[in-house]
Amino acid sequence: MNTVFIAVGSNLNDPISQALDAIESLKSLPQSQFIRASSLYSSSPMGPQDQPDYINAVIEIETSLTPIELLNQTQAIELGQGRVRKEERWGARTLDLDILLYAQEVIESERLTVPHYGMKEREFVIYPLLEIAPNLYLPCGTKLKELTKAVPLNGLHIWQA
Ligand code: A4P
Ligand code: MG
Repeated sequence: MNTVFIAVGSNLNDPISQALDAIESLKSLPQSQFIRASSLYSSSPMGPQDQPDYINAVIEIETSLTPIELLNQTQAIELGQGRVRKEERWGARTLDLDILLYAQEVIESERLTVPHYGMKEREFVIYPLLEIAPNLYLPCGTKLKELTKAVPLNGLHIWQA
């Protein structure tokens, strides 16, 4: 089994429900065991500013799915929740599932870059990940906690009803 962290993001069509539904779907992935989910966080949009705030979270699973099998599963969940892929980079979306880390593997293929290319700079990834994996090291040898020094919260906060 491989330890995997997946980022959940949504800013359209009731993002709280989108995130909770996605987490429920991730709990029933085949060949996998759900370990834990972070709190839900509210974050300011990265990219175009004329879009709603995001709800973000990070979940941890153990899986024997290969990275591509896992990507197929997460993309099916995205599509099942009405995700329409648009041309605009970093635009609004009902659900985005990014594979952050797959064990300590480094993957550079046409469909998959792991660790996820943006994770080191994104407060809405680093802080939720730190909540559930406070002692994590990245494959490059960097301690996750060290990254917070260069990444301000930028308004990120735990979402409360
Ligand atoms: N792909 C490659 N590596 C991965 C990976 N590690 N995990 C490929 C998942 N997919 C990966 O993804 C495009 C292609 O990336 C996939 O077909 C897959 O083969 P996508 O989800 O269709 O595209 P995207 O998510 O719109 O593009 P991109 O550039 O990945 O967007 P980002 O970087 O995920 O940014 N602001 C806040 N506050 N919170 C957010 O969550 N998210 C975005 C999206 C923008 N602003 C945000 C947030
Ligand atoms: Mg994505």
